[in-house]
Amino acid sequence: MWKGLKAALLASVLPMAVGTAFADEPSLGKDAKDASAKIYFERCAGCHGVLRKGATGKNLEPENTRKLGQNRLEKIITNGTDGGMVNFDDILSKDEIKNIATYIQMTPDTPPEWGMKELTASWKVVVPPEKRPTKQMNKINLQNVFSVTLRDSGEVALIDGDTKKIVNIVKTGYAVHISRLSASGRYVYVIGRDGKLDMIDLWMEKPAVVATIKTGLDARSVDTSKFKGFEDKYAVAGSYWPPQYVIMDGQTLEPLKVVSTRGITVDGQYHPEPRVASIVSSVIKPEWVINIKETGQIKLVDYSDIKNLKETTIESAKFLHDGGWDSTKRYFLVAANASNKVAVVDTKEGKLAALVDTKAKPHPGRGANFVHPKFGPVWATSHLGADVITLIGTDPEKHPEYAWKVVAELKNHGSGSLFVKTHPNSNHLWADAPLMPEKESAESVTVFDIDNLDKGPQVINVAAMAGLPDSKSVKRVVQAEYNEAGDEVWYSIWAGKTEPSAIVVIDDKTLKPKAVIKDPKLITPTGKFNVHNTQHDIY
Ligand code: DHE
Repeated sequence: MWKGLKAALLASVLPMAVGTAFADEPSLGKDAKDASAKIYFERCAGCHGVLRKGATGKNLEPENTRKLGQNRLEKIITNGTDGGMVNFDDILSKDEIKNIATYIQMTPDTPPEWGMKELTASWKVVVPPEKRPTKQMNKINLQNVFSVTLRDSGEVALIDGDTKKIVNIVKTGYAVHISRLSASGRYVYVIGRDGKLDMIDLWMEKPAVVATIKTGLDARSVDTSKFKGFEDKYAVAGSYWPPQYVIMDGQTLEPLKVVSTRGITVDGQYHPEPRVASIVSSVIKPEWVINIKETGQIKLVDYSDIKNLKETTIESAKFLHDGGWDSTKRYFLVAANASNKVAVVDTKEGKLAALVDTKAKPHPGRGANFVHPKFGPVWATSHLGADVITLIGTDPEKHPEYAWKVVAELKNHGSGSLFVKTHPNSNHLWADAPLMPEKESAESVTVFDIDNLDKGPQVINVAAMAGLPDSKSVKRVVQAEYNEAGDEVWYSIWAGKTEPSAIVVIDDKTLKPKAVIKDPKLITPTGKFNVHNTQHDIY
């Protein structure tokens, strides 16, 4: 039976093993059930979990959903909730909503595992290392290339940051999520939500995929080994399903080790689906920081001897999501967004430095580091559940009175924010709010002058700068990324799959548009990863 299921998996749909149904269980015909399972995986599992145990989203196990009942569930899915769930009436048809409401009252099925056998079978070296160029074969300024997620086409666009021209559009995994760089800056690693990891060689005349593997069935994160002596040696990808991380050869993606993250939550309960959220790579130790969402445990994984792998497990809070380094790259700050906390890990000591209480649902991306005129070095996060940008002091040596405390809350133009960004060469702090239900806010960003924070921010409608045709649908403005020099800010205008999208490049000094990148191939651009900034964790 698994053989057939796995074949279907490769077609990017998470198949389900047949669960045990209750006698009075709501039911769907096979086609409707399969279609609903696909929608659930693509649209719902990210927040609610494959087993529907809940994380950022509510627990959707039958004992809870059946209490709400078919009509109420249909209404919630149609209109969304104040708790941050978006409305699906413009994404799904009435019939799809009806079926999904029934589907989530049915007993969740357990998807199959994905071990070394499946990993190896899915692994392909497209261009072996010995056949790759020995020097850069193109004339592109590689340090200023942007790898841009084209979410709904399952591709990344590699864009030359100097000329603003598309260098190549590379086919990647389903609903591709993030890109990360090898320590040398030569290879881009791109992870899809279907767990497909693609490795792109920027030295080729036309940068293209040189190795690929399916690291799991549902994934969000990837990073590489960055410690001295281990540059470009390993890659690591974290899965939502199966809950595990996979260590691979950094040159070929050959799978070397799979480590399960199933285990006990910080409050002592077994959890069958503790998903791997963010992963960052240390430059002060041969170590990855791997954040396990449902357990609230942060793993420091020492990769110096992967046969005898050492993991330090640090208790923090549920449910861990995204985070980034402080400016010294000793401390890592991660949002435990459903607990309204930011956990701070001292990676030098291998200990939790603090759990900082914040406003609702912090969502930093990787956050933003700058020197505050009064509080010294701070790290910033915006929030999904509050219209503030929280600043946390990060300098226990010279500013101990502010370290790991919320020192200020700046006003954002809305809640529903996903990402903040700054750059060491800039005096601006940028924040988006793409998940605001209201069009004007979702299409605008807030910009602070870091040296004059009291002056209050400017709110800029970035979507309007793109000059796209008017439409009723929201053109969400999402995720600032700087160019290498730190004098331009790139924002994605994330429109619908069938509508034109764009990238707006803003002059960081004047805050005026400098260029608008438009191309029919730029389908739903979201995350942008500048090679230099991603390679060196500059944010
Ligand atoms: Fe993301 C980072 C998970 C939806 C764009 N997102 C992350 C990370 C995680 C995560 C765990 C941290 C990765 C790391 O640093 O190693 N994202 C999830 C989800 O579970 C969620 C909520 C729902 C889902 O089903 O996937 C989700 N994410 C989205 C989107 O809808 C976004 C806005 C658009 C898109 O492209 O899918 C989106 N997520 C991003 C981006 C980053 C990210 C751009 C990287 C930010 C950075 O600066 O590093």
